[in-house]
Amino acid sequence: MTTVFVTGASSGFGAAFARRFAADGARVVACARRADRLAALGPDVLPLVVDVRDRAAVAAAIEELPASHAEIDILINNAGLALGMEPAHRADLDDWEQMLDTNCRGLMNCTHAILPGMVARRRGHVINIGSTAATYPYPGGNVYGATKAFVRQFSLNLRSDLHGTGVRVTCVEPGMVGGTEFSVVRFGGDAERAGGLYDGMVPLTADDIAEAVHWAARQPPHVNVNTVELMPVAQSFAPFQVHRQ
Ligand code: NDP
Ligand code: 8X3
Repeated sequence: MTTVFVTGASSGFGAAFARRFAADGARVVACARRADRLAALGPDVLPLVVDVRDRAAVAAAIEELPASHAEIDILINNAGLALGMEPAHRADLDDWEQMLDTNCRGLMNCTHAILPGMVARRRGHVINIGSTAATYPYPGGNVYGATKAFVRQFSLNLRSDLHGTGVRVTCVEPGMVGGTEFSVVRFGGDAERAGGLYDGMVPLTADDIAEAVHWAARQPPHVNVNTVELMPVAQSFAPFQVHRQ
């Protein structure tokens, strides 16, 4: 039976990943800070209340997993957030630090704790949730996009380091996904502003991302999906902006 460790499982993508893999018969360890949300995932999912930014707590929590869930086959590094959309010169430095600590350090902490076991067992799959913001800049994307560029490059570099170990690495990079708490968190709890982002268009859903992750995970063992980038049909690219005098 496959064991899947999902971070950020109390909401949005992470909850969809937990449900998707549990429905598939996997053992799921669901990690986040909000215990009540994790409990709502049901009895088939093992809740793990931990803040991924806390390096010692992450290491201890993984060390103390029950034997039934200790051999992790798939790590989904999903916990993350964007805070604010102000231009860099008006942004809050605390917001920048929290994004860096969660999206980069948190992902490092979980990967560092889980990877050695995968290598020792010569099997495993690290699936990192990046973003189109890693590749395509936009106003107000500043540190958030930069953290996701870290996720993308770290994923590719992991592949180099894991060469010959049998451990796979995938980075999944979605564009606009609605129905999660992402934009409400980004706009400091302003649900109206958050909802307005998706007015008149059909965004991706967390279940769409779960399908992409599940597809990458279910490839035969000789196949490594390096990167999956997906957007809603309603989202595409615009020309460079030009400032005229
Ligand atoms: P949500 O806000 O719905 O979910 C974020 C999850 O991360 C929550 O479960 C939250 O749980 C968890 N989390 C946040 N901080 C921590 C922490 N310090 N320790 C542990 N868990 C934490 O957002 P989404 O589901 O939309 O986003 C999931 C991921 O997908 C993020 O990495 C995001 O950057 C990325 N993404 C989102 C897109 C979108 O448009 N929605 C598009 C592309 C990428 P809790 O608060 O309980 O700790
Ligand atoms: C989330 C997608 O476009 O809001 O990563 O940055 S976007």
